[in-house]
Amino acid sequence: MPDMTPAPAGRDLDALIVGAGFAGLYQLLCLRDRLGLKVQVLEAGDGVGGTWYWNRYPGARCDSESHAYNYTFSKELFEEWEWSERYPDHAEIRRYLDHVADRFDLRKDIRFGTRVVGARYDEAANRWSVTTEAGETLTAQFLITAVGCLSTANVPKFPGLESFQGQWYHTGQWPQEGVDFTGKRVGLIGTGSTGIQATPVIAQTAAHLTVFQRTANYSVPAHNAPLTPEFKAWVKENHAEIRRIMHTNTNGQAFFIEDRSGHEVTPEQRQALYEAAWAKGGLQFRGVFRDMLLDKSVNDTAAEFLKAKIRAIVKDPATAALLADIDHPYAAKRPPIDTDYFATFNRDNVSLVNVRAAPIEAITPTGLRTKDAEYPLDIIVFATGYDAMTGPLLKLNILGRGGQPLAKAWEAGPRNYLGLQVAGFPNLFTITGPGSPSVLCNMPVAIEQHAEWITGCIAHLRDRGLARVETTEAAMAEWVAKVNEAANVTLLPQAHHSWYLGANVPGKPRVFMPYAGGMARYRAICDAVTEKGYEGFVLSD
Ligand code: N01
Repeated sequence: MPDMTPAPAGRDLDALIVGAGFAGLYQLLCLRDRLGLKVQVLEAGDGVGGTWYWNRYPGARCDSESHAYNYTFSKELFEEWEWSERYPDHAEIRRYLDHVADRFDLRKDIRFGTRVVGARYDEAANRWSVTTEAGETLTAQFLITAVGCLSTANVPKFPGLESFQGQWYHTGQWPQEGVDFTGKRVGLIGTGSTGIQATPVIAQTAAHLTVFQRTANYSVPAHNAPLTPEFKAWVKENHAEIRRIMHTNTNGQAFFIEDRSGHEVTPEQRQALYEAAWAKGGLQFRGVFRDMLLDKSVNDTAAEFLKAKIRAIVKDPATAALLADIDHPYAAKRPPIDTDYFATFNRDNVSLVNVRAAPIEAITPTGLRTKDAEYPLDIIVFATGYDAMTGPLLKLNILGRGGQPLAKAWEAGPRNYLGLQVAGFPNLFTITGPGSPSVLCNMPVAIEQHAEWITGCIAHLRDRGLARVETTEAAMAEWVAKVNEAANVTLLPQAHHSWYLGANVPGKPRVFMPYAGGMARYRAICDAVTEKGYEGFVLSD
């Protein structure tokens, strides 16, 4: 009689994956179905979706176009799924990921409602021990973080928040049942992509919406719309071509940056190109010139075009001036796209407050106080972003060789090799970690590449009877220099308050975190590393 007693969870696992969003789901599929490993995914939420599980704020919608916001590894999956709109909203993205989880039978290897609070590498056993909030410990040879880059909410530590008698919410931890703004005085803090998406929707039902702006921001209309049957059919027929474009360009989107310099055209031609890009809408605006993010004089022309649009849309000159008073190059911070953001300030029930001139001093029991004035509020919405990229990893309390905390290794900012591995942390892989293109790329493309590279690396070890892979200090030093070099040839570091630099979180080391050399180049670098027998890694038994 075979022993039918199920093994205690995690006893004989090959790999543990933290997170069941785009990254965790695909990594599970790769390791379990292609390599035949025993894999367990641990997910804090009660469903799949990762960042999209938590981001349900009004207006939450992807800025990548839907036909690019897919997995592309399976032609069948790509062809059978039909998006309804040009940009998918949060609920539709969850439906897509639910479909993926069901189609590939992934749920049976995912434990939901399981938050990881610690991970320790045991050198003698060459295994990772992972502790959950419930106090359980699971072990595995490989630990793979699939925790996303924007999953640790940044709620500014304003004095008095605990005394507030109304309700407050961070957009990245939105209640599943939604929030009813009807008849309420709402304050929204933050004018990044999230605040810009949420403002027009909240304004539709709130009695009054006050937007607290610290840094004015550019935005280009999304021009969202239902997809036509013709477009849906075109997408289904063009899986290979869409995938080819997404795999060969810099940003993983389904369009190319035009191979044209801003200096090649006359001012009239430039205006016409910008008008056409504005009319088309979306992230493609930054693709008008190849040197838009490299040459400040070219960027200035885009910046001026966009500021003029704000002044033309917003009727009150003082509000228009404040919204257009933007202090950084266009797209040096992640460029938002919107549906009626600037026009919303023409509504009688919406006002804008400059909290750079008069900073927020405290939350009071009845609202919010700036240096200048008191604002009575029923609801405060924090659209204040994330402790990006490093936050979700450090929250896991990872201890490497000799009990060294990752937090200590990254005291002065993240240091790793290819964004994938840290010396002193063998067999730990960080999907879309700092130092990889991640947030500068359409995320599903960056995720697929990482999950496949990790799978190839583990297969390589297994095929050779090896058990351990670890990068070196020297490889990390070289890679960190490359990440800095790549950022410094662009205008990206010129946005001094950008979360790309960690500048939005007080006390966080200022280091440009993502790899800005482009996804195609990064893919080629990773492929070359593989071809050279995992150059920069030590493989051992
Ligand atoms: O966060 P942000 P986000 N007092 O950090 C302000 C992705 N995303 O959630 O710029 C006053 O960009 C802060 O001001 P400042 C996308 O990658 C994707 O909007 O630091 N204000 C800023 O205005 C995006 O970039 C999509 O001066 C304070 C805002 O809060 C990323 O998520 C949709 C403050 C934060 O902006 C993050 O966007 C939405 C304070 N103490 C987002 N602290 C899709 O594609 C912060 N702020 C779906």
